[in-house]
Amino acid sequence: KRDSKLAMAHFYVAFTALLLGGTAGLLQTLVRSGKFTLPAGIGYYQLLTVHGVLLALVLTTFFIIGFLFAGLSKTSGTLSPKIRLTGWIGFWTMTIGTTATAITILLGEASVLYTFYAPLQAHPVFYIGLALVVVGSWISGFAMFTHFGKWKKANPGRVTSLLSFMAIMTMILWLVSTLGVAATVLIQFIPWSLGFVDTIDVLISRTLFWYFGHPLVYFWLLPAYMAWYVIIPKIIGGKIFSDALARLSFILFLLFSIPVGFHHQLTEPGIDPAWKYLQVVLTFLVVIPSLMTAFSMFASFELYGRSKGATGLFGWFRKLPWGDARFFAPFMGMLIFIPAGAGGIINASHQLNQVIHNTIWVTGHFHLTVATTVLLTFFGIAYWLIPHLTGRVMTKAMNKLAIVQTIVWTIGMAFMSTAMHFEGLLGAPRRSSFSTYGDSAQALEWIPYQIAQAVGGTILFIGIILILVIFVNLAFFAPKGETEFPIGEVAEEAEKTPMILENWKLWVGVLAVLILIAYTIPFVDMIQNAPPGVKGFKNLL
Ligand code: HAS
Repeated sequence: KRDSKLAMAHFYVAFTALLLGGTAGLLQTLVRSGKFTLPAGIGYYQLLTVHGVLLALVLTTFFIIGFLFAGLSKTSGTLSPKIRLTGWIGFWTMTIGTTATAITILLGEASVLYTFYAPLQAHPVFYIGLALVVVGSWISGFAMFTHFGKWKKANPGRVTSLLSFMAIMTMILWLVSTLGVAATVLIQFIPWSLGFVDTIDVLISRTLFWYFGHPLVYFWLLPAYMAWYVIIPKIIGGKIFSDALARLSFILFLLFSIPVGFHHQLTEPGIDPAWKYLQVVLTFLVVIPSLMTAFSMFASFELYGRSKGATGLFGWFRKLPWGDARFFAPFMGMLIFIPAGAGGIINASHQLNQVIHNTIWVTGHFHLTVATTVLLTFFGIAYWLIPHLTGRVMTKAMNKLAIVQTIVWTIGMAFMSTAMHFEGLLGAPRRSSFSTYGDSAQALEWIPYQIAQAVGGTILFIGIILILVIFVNLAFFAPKGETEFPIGEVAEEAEKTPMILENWKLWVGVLAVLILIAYTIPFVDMIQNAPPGVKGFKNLL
């Protein structure tokens, strides 16, 4: 029960962020349509910052940490009072940081968007708040590592639970990647915004940001994959196709998701093309674990369907539990991930990146990935996890509403993201206020797509209201009872999990080597070639 409270505290913040960030999103699509002006002197970039920070950073991080705590408590034993207390300290540090950051944005002192690229400058409290969010997450990570270590010590030579293994992998990925954002915030942005130094090395700050920014997207994705691999097989009544394959795919994510940040900087000067090429190759390697995941999900579905007597090539498809929102919402996420992932591959292809970079195509890409695949899966998790934690059961009526929510979300996103992709191909910029281009001749071509986005955004807002109704119901009003935390079993035919997959030192060691290879020389180049007068790392260190 006490562990439940800790997880729920994270979910309250996450769903509040969804309400506020989603409202900002609705207003944004309306403004971009050119038919609406923001009231009360609210700025377009201020609104965009609220939207990005609350949804991309706050909603995701709080939901994920809450889910990981719940998963670890379920599969590696109840948290000890000390570890739980550490978790609470982490939670409050993150919440104080979020509040500080949110206040600066709302006061109009930090309209720097969620990537806070220099030389845009925010109030120092914005950066200090972000640093607190990161530090808080490290404290929670420390609690998780200690808990997992205790289980391992008490069970020497035993294979760890798959869900716990994945939770720890996700947290290691987060820890290693946040070193980059912590470095740029602490060493560059805070001293600069406080006026201790008067210049900032833009290239280094962007490089450190993307060292963090790309693995960040896998920090969002991996908890969804945890649900796909471990929870979904149980919900459909089937088995996990292979424990070893699932672990291997998480290890590959750990190895290849970090040394690839340059694929966000392909158009930037100051980085030798050879290093960009290397990181693009590594980017294509990080696609492999997703393809493995797709294979594994199909295998789980097909095996289950056939065990129920399905025949023919796709007969198993009909046996899946389409009326169960715990399955349907994540399934729609999987389906959308097919075009979303294809878009990612286009982005990563150097020449094609020249066409889409900084256009609204990229916004379309990440609304399909994080805002659909990941978020629909998170909603699917909430449908059983929230009642499990609050000692309630989801009623049939709520399950129906959740199915409607999924359909509304998918339709809204289909309108919005498709329009964004097409408009991006016509060269429409992302992150630009309508007032900067609205009266240009070229903008006339874009307007119909922007109107489609406003329609999609409005439908999505209805989806937000529906999910919040369901969340409040499951947290406070649903009938009392017991809801299962569904953990799948591994199929009997699956091969035994080799212990090398549990060799943490080995994988973290390989990761360190890959990072050093991908970043050392480019970084030394950047320090040596800092523009004259710019107080880069050379002057600071
Ligand atoms: Fe990305 C930009 C490349 C995945 C998020 N990405 C972004 C940004 C965000 C983001 C937020 O290389 C914008 C950042 C900013 O503000 O500037 N992305 C990729 C690649 C992948 C990828 C190669 N991205 C994601 C995921 C995200 C995410 C996941 C969030 C969660 N992305 C890029 C690049 C850029 C970029 C460039 C920079 C662009 C620029 O120039 O600015 C890959 O990981 C994708 C691999 C995925 C697949 C799909 C596998 C399919 C599966 C589903 C199976 C379905 C089943 C059901 C089983 C290959 C697993 C089937 C049932 C049936 C009936 C059919």
